[in-house]
Amino acid sequence: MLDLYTWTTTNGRKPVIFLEEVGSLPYRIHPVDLGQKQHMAADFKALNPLAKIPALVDSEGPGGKPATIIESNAILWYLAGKAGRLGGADEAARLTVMQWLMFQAANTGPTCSNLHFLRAVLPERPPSEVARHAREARRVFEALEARLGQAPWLGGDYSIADIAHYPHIKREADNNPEFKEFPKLLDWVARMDARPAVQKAMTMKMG
Ligand SMILES: N[C@@H](CCC(=O)N[C@@H](CS)C(=O)NCC(=O)O)C(=O)O
Repeated sequence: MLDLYTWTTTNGRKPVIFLEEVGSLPYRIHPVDLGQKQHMAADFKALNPLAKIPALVDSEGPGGKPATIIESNAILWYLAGKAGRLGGADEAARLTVMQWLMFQAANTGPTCSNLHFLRAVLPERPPSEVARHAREARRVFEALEARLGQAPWLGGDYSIADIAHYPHIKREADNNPEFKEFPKLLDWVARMDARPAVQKAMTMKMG
């Protein structure tokens, strides 16, 4: 059994999208209400010492032993291996998927999160900081736009690289006026929006 400790946030929804896409791995959600600071509780920190969701516990991990996995993209990678789905069909494809998974963890996720925080959460919204992070986000969008000129999906075929990107990119598509300048990325968002598993995971109530 897979026990997913998560919440209704960008990173929190990623493993849920995957699990709904494959439909073959039974899982339970354990809501970790960030508003209630449940991620700071000792029992959650025992799963992730950084106190961030999501975390996954697999009662039948490698070697049949229980395993705890942290970091949303590592969770996606683990689950793709376990299901034998959406991680790339051969070595070359897996390498491509891994690059875009890393790209998300290193660039798309932090950049879009910083911009969102400055734009929507921080009350003072310092203009020079918002502009700096908007510039960085634009670089990410330009790179993704270029990638989508080479292949229909970030990993070549639809994969965990797309799932990893979707929640942060969707929030930008909905809130960032510059996003309309990236037609291939807009089309990718529309194709992701249309997937039933994505719709289910993105609206799933937790807690
Ligand atoms: N790199 C981590 C980031 C996880 C992350 O930032 N989680 C957020 C929610 S999306 C969180 O737990 N925030 C609570 C906090 O930072 O205190 C991952 O991809 O799993």
